[in-house]
Order: sequence, then structure tokens, then C-alpha cells
Amino acid sequence: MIKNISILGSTGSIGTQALNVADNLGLNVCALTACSNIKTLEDQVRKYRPALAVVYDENKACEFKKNINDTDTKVMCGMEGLVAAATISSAQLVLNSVVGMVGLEPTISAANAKKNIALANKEALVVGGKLVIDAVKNNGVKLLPVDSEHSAIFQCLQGMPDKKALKKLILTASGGPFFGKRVDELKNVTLEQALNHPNWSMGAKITIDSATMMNKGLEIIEAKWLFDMPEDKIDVVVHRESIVHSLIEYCDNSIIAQLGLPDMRIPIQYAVTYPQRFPSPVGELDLTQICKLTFDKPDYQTFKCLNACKKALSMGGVATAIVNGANEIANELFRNKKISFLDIGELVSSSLDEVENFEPECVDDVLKADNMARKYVLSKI
Ligand code: MN3
Repeated sequence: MIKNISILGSTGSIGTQALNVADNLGLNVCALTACSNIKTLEDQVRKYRPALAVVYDENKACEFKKNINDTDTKVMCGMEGLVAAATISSAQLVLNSVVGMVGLEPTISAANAKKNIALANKEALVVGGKLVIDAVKNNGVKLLPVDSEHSAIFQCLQGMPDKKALKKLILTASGGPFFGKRVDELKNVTLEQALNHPNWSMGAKITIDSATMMNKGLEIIEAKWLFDMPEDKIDVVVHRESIVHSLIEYCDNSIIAQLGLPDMRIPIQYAVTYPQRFPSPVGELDLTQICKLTFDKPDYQTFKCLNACKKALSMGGVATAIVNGANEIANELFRNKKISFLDIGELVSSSLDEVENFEPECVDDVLKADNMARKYVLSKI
């Protein structure tokens, strides 16, 4: 098992659970990064004594540096800092759990620095899938999924006889707080209702993405790149209980699933210990307590983001970066109570018609598409 880990996005939901996993496994933490939560990052630095701590927000970084000047931890900021944490020489594994497409450059940098990557930052694959996969392949490093659905598929795939035997991937979706609702019932939903996820405790951005089902759309794109599967072989099934984390179907119609309590520490730990398994602090799943597992079709009409992601995937080029960029800003505008819940789906869908698609050759091309999509959304409000 690896001993030294660098954690990008350590103050977020995945990051704090990753530190819990690191405690459980007795890992050394070499670098930690946060966007702007310097209070939590300071507590983490005092506990884990990493060589490097990064605050993405430059102004907060100055304040943070003063606050921890009695420690030996070096402080950096911005993208330069994130890349430094992703490439720090002592790390054997880089866990990337930053939120949003800002995670793209650190992911590619980590691969180029020959680091194995545990990826919770799905947006990196959504916006720059080909660039990330090329960097991973060219450097011969591992890209280990942390997203619970993709970890489930990855676990199901262990022991697959031959790629030709795999027929399809089946992603489960909780359906979020608004499953079963029609468009007219979603007109006036509040931020508080959208933030009230039935099963998972997550950060605000992904919780809203779950409510719009954009999260599942992003995960279809993520699955395409992680497992090299065409989009027509990736299905989505609504599973309200969040006990079956995803499934694969073989050519003989045998289906393999991974089950467990909805607790991210299982997928995080598996990415760290792969291919080994160790006891985890997560409780046992008692199937007789759960009693019943249900499965439904997703509603592509009401949850427009899901369709937009599928369409973007079939369009190719920077289309997936466009829907992601439009969603990142629309999600933020909704959280700031500037637009309505249904506006998110409208804006994400229309961005595909209004923002120019082209074939990206480098990270700058992806950043350009992201920027155009954000500008488009801001021009509409
Ligand atoms: Mn997920």
C-alpha cells in the first residue's frame, strides 16, 4: 500500500473524509489544498504537518500564511499552488477532490509527474477527458475513480475476462430531492429544498447538481472516459435507496453490482489501497434492514441537464466543456438566489446551441470553451 498522499480540496466533503481514511490507514499527508476555508485548513495543517499547504484564493493565502508562520509548512496559492501540490515529489498518490473544472490542470500535471491519481473531481474528465486520458496513458500512471458510481463499476470490473465480454455500464442515480416531480411542480422550488438530498451528505455544488440531475449527466461523461465505453452503452437507472452504487452487464446478460451503505469512505479507501482491501470505519450493510431496493427510469423531459450532457457527449469537441461551464455558473447563480431552479436546465441546454463547438488541442482550448459558456450564461440573466 502507498504511504504518502497529497490531497487537493482537503477542506471539502470528500477531502475531510479522505483525511479520515488516511488516519485509519496510517498514511502520511504531504500536501493539502483548500479553495478559501483557511480555518479548517489551519486545523488540518496543525494536525498533519504537511510540507505544503495551498490556498487557491490569493488574498486568503496571505492571511493563512501569517496564521501558520509558527509551523514548517510552506504556503502557496492559485493554480501554481494546486499544480505544486499535485506534483510534490514525496506523494505516491494524488487525491484530487477539488470542485469544478479548476481541477483539470492539476490532474494533467499529476499524471505528467508520474503520480497515480485518485479522482473525485469529475469535471476534469468532463471538460478535458481526452487530454487527461492521454496524459495518464503516456505516463503509465493509474487513474483510480473515487466517485461512488465509478468506483462501484471499477470494483465490478475486477476479474473481467476480456473487454469484449462487457456489454454495458449501468449508473445508479438517487434521483435527488425532486424525483417524480413534473416541470410545473419545480417552478418555485427553493434553494433549501434543492439542498435537501435524501441520502448523501455532500458539498453544495454537487447537491444542486444532484437535484437537477446534472450530476448524473456529468457522470455519464466521466464513465465514458474512465472505462472507454461509448455513450450508448452507458445506462442510468434511478435507485432511490443509494445502496446499489452501480452495475455492469456482461454479454451473457449476467449483471454484477456493488452494494454498501452510502458512505464515501469506502470508494476513497479502495482508490488508496487498490488492489488490496482493508477494514474500514464504515458500517456493515444489513440487507434485511433495507428490505427493499427499487429501480426506476429517469425522467429526461423534466431533468433537461441529463439530456444536455448526453447530447454534448455525442457532439464531441468542447461540447462537454460548454455544458459543464454553463452549469458551473448557473449552479452558482442559483445558490446565490439569482436564477430559478428550472433556469439551470434551460441555460445548460441552450448553451449547446449558442456557444461555438470546436475540436480542442490543449488545456487552453478547454479553458476558452469554458469561458465562452460562462459568458453566455451571464449574458442571459
Ligand atoms: Mn457520484
